[in-house]
This record gives sequence, structure tokens and C-alpha cells, in this order.
Amino acid sequence: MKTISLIGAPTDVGASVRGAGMGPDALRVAGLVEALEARSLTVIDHGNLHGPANPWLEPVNGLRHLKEAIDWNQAVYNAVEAALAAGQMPMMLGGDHCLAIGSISAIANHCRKVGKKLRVLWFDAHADSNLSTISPTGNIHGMPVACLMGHGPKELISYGAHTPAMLPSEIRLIGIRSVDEGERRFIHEMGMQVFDMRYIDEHGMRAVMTSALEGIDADTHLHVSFDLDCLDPAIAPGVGTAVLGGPTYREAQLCMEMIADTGMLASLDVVELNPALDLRNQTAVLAVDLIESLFGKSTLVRLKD
Ligand code: NNH
Ligand code: MN
Ligand code: MN
Ligand code: MN
Repeated sequence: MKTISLIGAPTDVGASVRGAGMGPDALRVAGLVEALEARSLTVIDHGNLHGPANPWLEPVNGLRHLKEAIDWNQAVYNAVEAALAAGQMPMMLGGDHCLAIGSISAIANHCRKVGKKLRVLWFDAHADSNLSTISPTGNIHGMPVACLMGHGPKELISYGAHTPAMLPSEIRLIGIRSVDEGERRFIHEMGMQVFDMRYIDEHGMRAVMTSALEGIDADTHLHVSFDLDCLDPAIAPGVGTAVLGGPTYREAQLCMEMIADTGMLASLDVVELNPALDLRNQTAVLAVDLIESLFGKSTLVRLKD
């Protein structure tokens, strides 16, 4: 039976909208631990990591709060690495999405060490593939995919033993509908597989998830990086950078259920929840509901085929 290691990372240093730092506690208030335990999972809640305060400054050389982002990601890296070393499943509760640099660097490093294949599913409205030279904002939460692929400030690309931490062939981006011009070029240069909203509209979520999960086997470490702004803001208003036109409740459930069906989920980031912008914690409650499905809670009446 799986033991889940909850790691809270309460910061918004990677964003220019404040509030994501309250995300971990809002998820706890929404009943995350109890919901996982009800799935017969053992949960160790390590509480929240500590790191530098948000100095609330303008970007310097195209990067806002670089020093703070480096420190927070080091703390996340260490905690995720420790959970994996203990044979536990890390669940990183953000915090803004810059923290996926530390989390996925630790996971990728673990995969190289134990000889596992890595597959990352990146659910997001945004492509998070900016560089300091092309970012319109300087916000590091818009840069984690590029950093993980070795394009970024040296401290952010070298947490693990290998740079780049992750190869373009190891990631699938899903739900994308806000891409900056420079990011578009970068994505094409890297050759990443992107299932944007237009693709989801045209092919349907079932086909998208079938493709995104293709090739996963018993030797694969499956990581989900779940930016809650992927979801349509009609159902998930509690995020800092909402974009119209995301997956519906049912589409999101289908994603989670199809991932659960693989039985291979090995680690998770839940990021960008912003309780300051939420309504009665509904986005946190929705996140917990979707996480239950990710861990196998099913509404299926018929037997699975
Ligand atoms: N692409 C924009 C930027 O770089 C927005 C990024 N915001 C996110 N990413 N929430 O997931 O600033
Ligand atoms: Mn993101
Ligand atoms: Mn996003
Ligand atoms: Mn593993």
C-alpha cells in the first residue's frame, strides 16, 4: 500500500499575483488528508517547508525573485528527494508553479538513478516555457518547463546530477490555451508534444489522454504536475492567472480516471491554488475531488473493461 508524503511549499515568489502561498493550507482545510485516507492510503503530512518571504520586487534581468525561487526550489528538491528515498510517493502542494523545477528535478534524478523511464503530464492553461529573454513578465512560474529542459539560470537548471533534468520526449502538455510568442518558438524547437485546447476540442479528451499515456509501462515513473488554472475558471476561480476555455468538470474527471487506470502514478504537484481569489474554498474542494479520482475513486457503475 502506498504511503503519500505531503510536502507543503507555501510561496508565491514565482508569480506577480499574491496568494498562492496559502494554497497548501487551503487544500488541507478542504479535506485532502482525510480524502486520501478514505482511499486506504497512508498519509504523512510533513507540514509546510520554510523559505524566504516574497520581497515583492520588479524583475532583474528578466527574472523576478530569482534568489528566492532558487532557495524555495532547493527546499522542495530536498524534501521530494527524501520522500523518494524513503519509498514514499511525494505530493508537493504549492505554492506557485515555479516549484515544479525542484520537484521534477528530484523525480528525474531518482529515475536516472533507479533506471526508470519518466513521463510527466503537465496540466496547465499556460505553456510555462518562457526564458528570461522572452518572458513578458519575468515571472519564474512561467518558466519551469524551459528550466527543466536546461534553459534557464544555472542554479535553476542544476539541482540534480544531470542537466537538462528532463528531455522534451518525456513531457506532455495538456489544456494549454495561453502561449507567449517566444514560447511558441521554443516549444517547436524542443519538439514537445502539446495537447492544446483546440486539439482537445477537435479530438476529445479520451483520445488526448490515450495519446498522452501511450507507452507507459511497469518501468515508468508517471508524474502529474497539476496547475489548477488548467481547469475552466467557471469551476476553478481560485487561481492567479485564469484563462477562459479550459476543460470542464467531466473532462477533468476523465483525465484523472484514465491516469488512475494505469496504476502508475508515482508523484504529484498541485500548484497555483490561490485562496485569496477563491470563492468559499471551492477550487480547493474541486482539487481534492479530482485528486480522489486520480487515486482511483470512481463513479463507474459498469465494470471496467
Ligand atoms: N506565460 C505567462 C508568463 O510567463 C503566464 C504564466 N502564468 C502561469 N503559468 N500561471 O502557469 O508570465
Ligand atoms: Mn503553470
Ligand atoms: Mn498556468
Ligand atoms: Mn519511483
